[in-house]
Amino acid sequence: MRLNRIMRAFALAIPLLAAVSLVACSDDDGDATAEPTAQPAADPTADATTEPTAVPTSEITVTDAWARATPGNPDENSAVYMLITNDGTADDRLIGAAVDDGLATTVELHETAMEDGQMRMRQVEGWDVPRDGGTLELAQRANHVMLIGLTKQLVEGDTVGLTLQFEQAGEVRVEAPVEQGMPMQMDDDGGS
Ligand SMILES: [Cu+2]
Repeated sequence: MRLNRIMRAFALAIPLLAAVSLVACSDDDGDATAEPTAQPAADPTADATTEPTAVPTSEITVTDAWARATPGNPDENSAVYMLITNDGTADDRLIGAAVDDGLATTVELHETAMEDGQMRMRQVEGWDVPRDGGTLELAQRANHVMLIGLTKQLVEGDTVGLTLQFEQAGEVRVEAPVEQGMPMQMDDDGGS
């Protein structure tokens, strides 16, 4: 009878506790207080699994990269455009770029802005790429990677190999296929 009553009292407890009480009841009826000792066991294991909190890192992905084709005159300029996404847990910043094989004499980060009613390009030190899915879009008539003084013509079918420099992620490789851009003067030599 007593065993039944106690078992009913533990009916809502977890199976482990039920097993403990069963053993306790077989020789003594005062062991209901044994119950709490089993409870804290669950918490330390839960802490152990979540404890290795990762150091915040940047996680850069580059999509839709392309470089603008050029007509073929010597010492031309071009630009590279892309979408940069940071899926990491740390804010990052694009601070530089370089092209492979001496394709351009100078590579700069440029912004485009209206100045005295004209679109002008201006060199900048970099752009932020915020964490948690933040993006940086490089596009025509806007921010772009400027290639100054090309050593060869860029034609459709070519690929421009590029190394971006990020404050957190370090170097990130980009292969940008050459495509026809909007016909416009502003983007290649408007401000140079
Ligand atoms: Cu430019």
